[in-house]
Amino acid sequence: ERLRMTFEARAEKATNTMSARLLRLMASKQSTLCVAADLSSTDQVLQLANTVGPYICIFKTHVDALNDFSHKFVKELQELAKTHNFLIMEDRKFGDIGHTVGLQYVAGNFHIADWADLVTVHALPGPGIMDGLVSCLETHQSGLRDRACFIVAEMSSKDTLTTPAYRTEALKLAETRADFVAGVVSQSATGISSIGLIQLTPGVRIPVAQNGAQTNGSSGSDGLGQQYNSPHHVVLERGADVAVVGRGITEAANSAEAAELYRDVLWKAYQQRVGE
Ligand code: 5FU
Repeated sequence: ERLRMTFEARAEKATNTMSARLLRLMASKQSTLCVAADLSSTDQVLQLANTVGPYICIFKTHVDALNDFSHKFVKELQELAKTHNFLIMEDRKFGDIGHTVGLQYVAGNFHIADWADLVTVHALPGPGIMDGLVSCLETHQSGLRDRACFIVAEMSSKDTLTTPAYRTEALKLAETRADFVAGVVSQSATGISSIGLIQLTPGVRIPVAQNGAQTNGSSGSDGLGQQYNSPHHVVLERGADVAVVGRGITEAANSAEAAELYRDVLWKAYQQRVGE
């Protein structure tokens, strides 16, 4: 019944502040699109954020892939987030012991906690990873209120090691840490019970016409393990709340038009799911 509820209704039930905020943002902007900015220069990233900004709910970065990261870049990205009303997610996939991830989160070259509304976290180290991030935030100026994470429960890549048993444990961790967890990265909704928990699903691409749309929703791969499903399939068959699209938009001839198209097809699929 969670999947049949509107984002507004789910926001009412959300125990995590950021997940309520994101659900409301998605509802008001009518967008479930997260664009993945896997680009190498800050100019390219800022240009993309400005172009796709009107159509997205989350702008997802990998700042350690940038060749010219700067704090000026972060300020400009935050300005764009304000102008276009989207959240910033740094897809850091923290994966170490609590003490180490705390340092990586608030310090280092990137000071991620200062500017990323959301981060991604692997469940692999166990609950200590959450304690590390949360305790660091609490002593850091930004506090917990406007920061949250998504736990990576299941990856999109071929032959991923996130087995069903691993996924179940990762979901348990997510369900019990509503103080800091806004959602999960997953390829299906199986086992996700908290109404406010948001499912973020990467590996989304509109099938290229000459291949023909396949009935199982698959829309190919990238030759390096990434596996794609269609927007329609991830929302209606896999339970995606937010869909992550990278190269489907960044490699399009016109990224604004592509973002608008993805936003529209994803939103229609959501409306169909909730029966609106
Ligand atoms: F957790 C995950 C995952 O399981 N698969 C992913 O692809 C994260 N990703 C990210 O989504 C990945 O790091 C890219 O930033 C993005 C997908 O980009 P694409 O160009 O749409 O394949």
